[in-house]
Amino acid sequence: MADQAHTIHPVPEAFATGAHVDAARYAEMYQASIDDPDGFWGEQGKRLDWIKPYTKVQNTTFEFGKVDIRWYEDGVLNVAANCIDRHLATRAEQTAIIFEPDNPEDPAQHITYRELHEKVCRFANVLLAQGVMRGDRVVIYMPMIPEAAYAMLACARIGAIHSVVFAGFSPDALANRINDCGAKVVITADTAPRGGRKTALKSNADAALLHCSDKVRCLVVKHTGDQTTWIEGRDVDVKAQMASVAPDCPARPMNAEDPLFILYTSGSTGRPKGVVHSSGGYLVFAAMTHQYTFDYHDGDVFWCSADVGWVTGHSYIVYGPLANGATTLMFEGVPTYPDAGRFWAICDKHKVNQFYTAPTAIRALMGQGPEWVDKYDLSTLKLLGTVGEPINPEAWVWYDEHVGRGRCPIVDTWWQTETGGHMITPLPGAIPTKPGSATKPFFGVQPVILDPTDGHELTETATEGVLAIKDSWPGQMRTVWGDHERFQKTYFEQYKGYYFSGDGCRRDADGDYWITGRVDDVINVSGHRMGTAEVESALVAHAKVAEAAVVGYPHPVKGQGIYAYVTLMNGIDPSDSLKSELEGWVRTEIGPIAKPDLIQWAPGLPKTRSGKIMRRILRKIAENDYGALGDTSTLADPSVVDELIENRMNRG
Ligand code: 6R9
Repeated sequence: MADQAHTIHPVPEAFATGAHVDAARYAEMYQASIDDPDGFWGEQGKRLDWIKPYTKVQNTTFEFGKVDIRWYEDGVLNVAANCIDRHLATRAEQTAIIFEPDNPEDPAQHITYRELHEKVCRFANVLLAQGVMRGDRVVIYMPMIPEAAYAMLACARIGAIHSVVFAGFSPDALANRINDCGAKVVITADTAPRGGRKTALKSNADAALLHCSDKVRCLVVKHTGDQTTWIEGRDVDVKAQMASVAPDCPARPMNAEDPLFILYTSGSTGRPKGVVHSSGGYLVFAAMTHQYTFDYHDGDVFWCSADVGWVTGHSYIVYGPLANGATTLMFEGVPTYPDAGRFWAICDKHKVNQFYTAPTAIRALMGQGPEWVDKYDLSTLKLLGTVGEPINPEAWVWYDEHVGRGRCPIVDTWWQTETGGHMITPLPGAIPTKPGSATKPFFGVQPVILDPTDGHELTETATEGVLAIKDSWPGQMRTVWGDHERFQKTYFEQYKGYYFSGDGCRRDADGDYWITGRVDDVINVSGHRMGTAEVESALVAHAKVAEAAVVGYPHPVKGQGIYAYVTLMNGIDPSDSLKSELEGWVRTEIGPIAKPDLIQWAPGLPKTRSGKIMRRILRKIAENDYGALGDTSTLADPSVVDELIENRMNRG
């Protein structure tokens, strides 16, 4: 497989000719973005409509203790007006959103920019009627339906800050987020069909709201029409209200630095943190990366298969595409329903031009055999993209051959919730690709590789270490909601003067970057970030569990699986039924994505004398790699390791 990774795929000539950016232009623009960031980003900021133009461009410092990130700080704009209103003069009748429902028998919807404008204005008026004001927080807990985008844009229109919570999260996880950001309103739907099954979103919201202030209102989109409980005075029927409010709502002038949204993401310690993104810088960066990375041209149909509950859905289903006046596709369902050809059936049906998905989906579909993709007409596809985790060369090559039919450049985009948009990615008309490499930095991004032991910058071209970024870019997160201290500590303390990504990275002799995965206690399950600490604290919250340690291990489809070592309370006997009970427990505490793939009973955990769990050893055991356990002499009781290995081997 190593040779696959070493194969260089040149830029297809025809592609380079028509692309926004070819190799020469990339080199020239990249250099300009580093030599004169104010000039470069000052120019790029003009891709938006400003109510009051900015006079300052960059004002940022990464100095620990004083970290402060501002872009376009005296500019005034409205994000929703940039994503909708300004397109009305030229493309009112163009489709803004294509909605493909879970059930392929149900009709797709095509929502034009004119219709989007009216829906968003009405939705905004419903929020205003509920007393939502500028700066208030609104939690959105929704299926992948157009109303989720209306809700986000309605918040942006009136200056409320949205926080989308992935619909797969449990009531407890939802309640924690509502409380952390002090939301005034939660927007949800009755039920959410996915893969032919339904999630009871409204009843999850009901359960969450039991743990929240009784002032929080619940706005319900009646999507399926399924029966739900209804609390008079608290619950609001969004569609009914939308029909009765005015069809127009002025877009509120907002400062470039006013928060647009909060998105919770897992870290290595503590509870998920609320990543805060700005209005101006974020939108410039989302729009620009959408245009250049995907080489988006007017009239193209763009499909990002992520969920709006993740940052990928924010930047590349909603904000980036709509800021560019694009046609963006929203899919309610899953890749394997009603069969493993669904993605390709949708590409064929809606004549998709750019398709963006996660390696885990590619691996899962690859496992179903090529016949599911080969039978569809995919001739409209021009470009493919991946995001979320390193892509293994086998999956890359399969994607290239069976989906791209050898014609489409593949952009492997490395970025994070924190970065707002693409950071390291090939530009398809400019940069040759290698299976598994995210290749080169986007404009204005200065990646550096640091020595993890002393933090010094490794300047040789071919090198390996941890990935950090040297200077700010407009899409960078501004703070952790309510905890600027935590923001500084998480990203700027360990390696002074840099933004630390938490990822390991190798740079090859051509200067191409290869992300090697997280170097902290974050695991990446199917492209979703999960803090080991979160799963551990859910496990130890169970009455029968004394201690738990969670690590990632290689999983053929998910990339990484969740491996939990569990020590039971005295007198509790291990059993298969207790395993299922614990799995179910974690599902309810956090959500299905956090359910351990493997639980191993551990009579004891390997700890240092100061009581720190040695995860390095647990990782090796989970990987079935007993030869290289490293130094175990600092363990308080080295014999627990032998016991764990024995148990692991016995289960095969
Ligand atoms: C956008 C998104 C971020 C983490 C990141 C890294 C991993 C994302 C990747 C990738 C290798 C890529 N990651 N894209 N690793 N190659 N192309 O996924 O945001 O959910 O915050 O995850 O995902 O480990 O640090 P987020």
